[in-house]
Amino acid sequence: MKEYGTQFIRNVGLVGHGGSGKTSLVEAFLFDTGAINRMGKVGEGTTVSDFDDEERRRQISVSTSVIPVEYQDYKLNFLDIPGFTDFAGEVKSGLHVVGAAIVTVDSVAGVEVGTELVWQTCDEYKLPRFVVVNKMDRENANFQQALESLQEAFPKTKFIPVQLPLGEQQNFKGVVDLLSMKAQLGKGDQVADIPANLKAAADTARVQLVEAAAEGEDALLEKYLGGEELTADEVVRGFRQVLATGAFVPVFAAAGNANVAVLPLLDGVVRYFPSPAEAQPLTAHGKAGDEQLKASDGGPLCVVVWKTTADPFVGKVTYVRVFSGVLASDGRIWNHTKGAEERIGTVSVPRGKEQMGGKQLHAGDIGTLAKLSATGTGDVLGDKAYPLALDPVKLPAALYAVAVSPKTQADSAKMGTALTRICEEDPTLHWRQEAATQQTIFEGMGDQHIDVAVRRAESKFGVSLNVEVPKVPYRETITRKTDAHHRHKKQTGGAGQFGEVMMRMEPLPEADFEFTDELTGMNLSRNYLPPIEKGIRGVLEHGPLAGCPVVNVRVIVYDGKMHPVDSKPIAFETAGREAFKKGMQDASPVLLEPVMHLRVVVPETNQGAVMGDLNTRRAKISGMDQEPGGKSVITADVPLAEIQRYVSDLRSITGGRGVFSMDFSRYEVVPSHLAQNIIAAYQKEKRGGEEEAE
Ligand SMILES: Nc1nc2c(ncn2[C@@H]2O[C@H](COP(=O)(O)OP(=O)(O)OP(=O)(O)O)[C@@H](O)[C@H]2O)c(=O)[nH]1
Ligand SMILES: [Mg+2]
Repeated sequence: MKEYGTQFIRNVGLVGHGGSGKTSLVEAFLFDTGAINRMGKVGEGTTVSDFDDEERRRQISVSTSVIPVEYQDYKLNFLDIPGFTDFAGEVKSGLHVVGAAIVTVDSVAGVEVGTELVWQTCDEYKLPRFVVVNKMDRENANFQQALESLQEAFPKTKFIPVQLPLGEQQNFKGVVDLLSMKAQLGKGDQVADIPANLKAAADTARVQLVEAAAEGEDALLEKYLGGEELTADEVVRGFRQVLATGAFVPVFAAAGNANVAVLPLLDGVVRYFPSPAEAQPLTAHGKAGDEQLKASDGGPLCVVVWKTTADPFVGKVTYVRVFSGVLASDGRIWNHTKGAEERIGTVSVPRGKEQMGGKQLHAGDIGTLAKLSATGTGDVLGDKAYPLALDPVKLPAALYAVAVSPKTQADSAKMGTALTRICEEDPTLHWRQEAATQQTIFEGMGDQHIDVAVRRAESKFGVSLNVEVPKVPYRETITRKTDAHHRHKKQTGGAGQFGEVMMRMEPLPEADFEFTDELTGMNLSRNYLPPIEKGIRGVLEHGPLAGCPVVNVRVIVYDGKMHPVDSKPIAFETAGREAFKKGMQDASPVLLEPVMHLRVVVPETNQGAVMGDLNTRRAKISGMDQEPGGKSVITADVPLAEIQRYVSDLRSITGGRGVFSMDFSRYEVVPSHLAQNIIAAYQKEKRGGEEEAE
């Protein structure tokens, strides 16, 4: 691929509700610019962008791909970002490295949940953007209605059509371009006069466009108010200005899959979106404080890693955006984040799964590096003598956890490595060992997200995993003081055993466990205290109620008895253990469960339903506030056992409009009727296990 200078580059994120046609649209871009000679289909798994096995199988995008489109003298780097909410992390990391976004909206559905979610991220990053009312060829397609839904959903933004559709549904033939006041038919390359029946509507719509453009520059506004016509160049100039502020958003109409009105979108990108040099500068932390880095070849080298893929066959691929300076092939680069030097081979330009080798990347460009060893996502690479650091991209916290276990012995050996590699690839995935339940917990954004990752473990790393709902990490404790006593005596035949322990047990809220003594006199030698403690610690991991860790207990040994011959450490270990077990039973033991602090944001209209649902989950509601934009914020403390599948449940209650976050708050006593069930289930399982063992 040809080398492109900064002013000929545009970095554009394609975002929108799942299935609004982003991947198909990029496919049309490639086809119409001659990069491919056959248009692939998502449904057939043949698109350039959805090349991953999981994408082809599911027919949805699951990770961001980079699709550079060469158009006229420009290279338009499109990032095709998944729309399904489980992959929200991709939206955050992808939009972070672009200068503008195209938001696709389905012509039948109008604004959907996913549209609102990506809009928020575009706002957060202050990205200039367009909307494409896509799939205009669908039955029931309605441009006007989609436009109204936008205006209603985002009232602070002014939506300005820059085109009018020529026909709708099966009659969608092209668009009327309000800048040139010409019709553009087919994929957009056949120019004709505006049909008579659309002339009046086009005139009216053009006035709105020109007025918006005039607001971009004082001189233009004066000219316009003075009654003079603005030239096409002036309209573009003014419109670029108002777009940059995000106050105005142009609206296009297209049908990617049907390849209608596709090229005008590329014209729009070139015309209205900023080059990396014109986009907002990046704030980096340098030696002497914060610096604003403009995309310029002459600036300090600043290369940011925004994505990493690991594949046993291809190896590690590091996706970078050059924020400043020039990234040349074959040399060394300093990883500021890791404090390590990396060798770089050929700098490549990716297109879907393909890597096209090149010589160098200019400031602003996006490309890949192969086989870096220390470098991971989020790292900043550059010149050792010119240290730079960036604030990390804020990724959403995990919302859905499963317990995974290896299917076979062979899988067991490879499981940890595979999970680690998969989590490196996608920083919204995490795994850990839960000591209390002895399970391997694997967390992500939702069930699809986890499912994709589990299949990857199998296809890429050859590790097959079982997946189940994680056990709740319950704990056991006592609620009152008690006295416990046990005599262990085995004196029939052979060498005997004798040990007797007297101790007190009491609740200890401030710590997990404490072992002390109040021994006086000579009844029990202090030498036997360590074995007694050892015996007790042996049962702490699996308490007597439900086999959960025992916490918040203090043990005070105050007396005991010894036998001159038969007393030995092992005897006191047993005595200590048995006394502790008896004491646990006597001291009114209870189960404790983790309680999570939950924050749910939902549209006001769903508030009642969400509260009602929370009330069935033993939630203690602690707050209810209204947020601007018609949102309710509910905060509550809810036992973990009740919200292990809350992602899916909240989605179905709110039609996907509700979002939540949760973090661990504290342990609380499980209500006794529920505790009985948990204990009974454990005892039954234990008995089953014992019978099997017999
Ligand atoms: N009628 C019609 N169908 C389309 C059009 N574009 C895409 N589709 C269909 O809509 C479905 C989703 O298209 P994709 O291109 O995968 O949509 P996407 O936005 O990339 O989806 P995600 O990546 O999963 O968010 C596929 O079945 C496409 O064939 C279009 O212009 N017209
Ligand atoms: Mg897609």
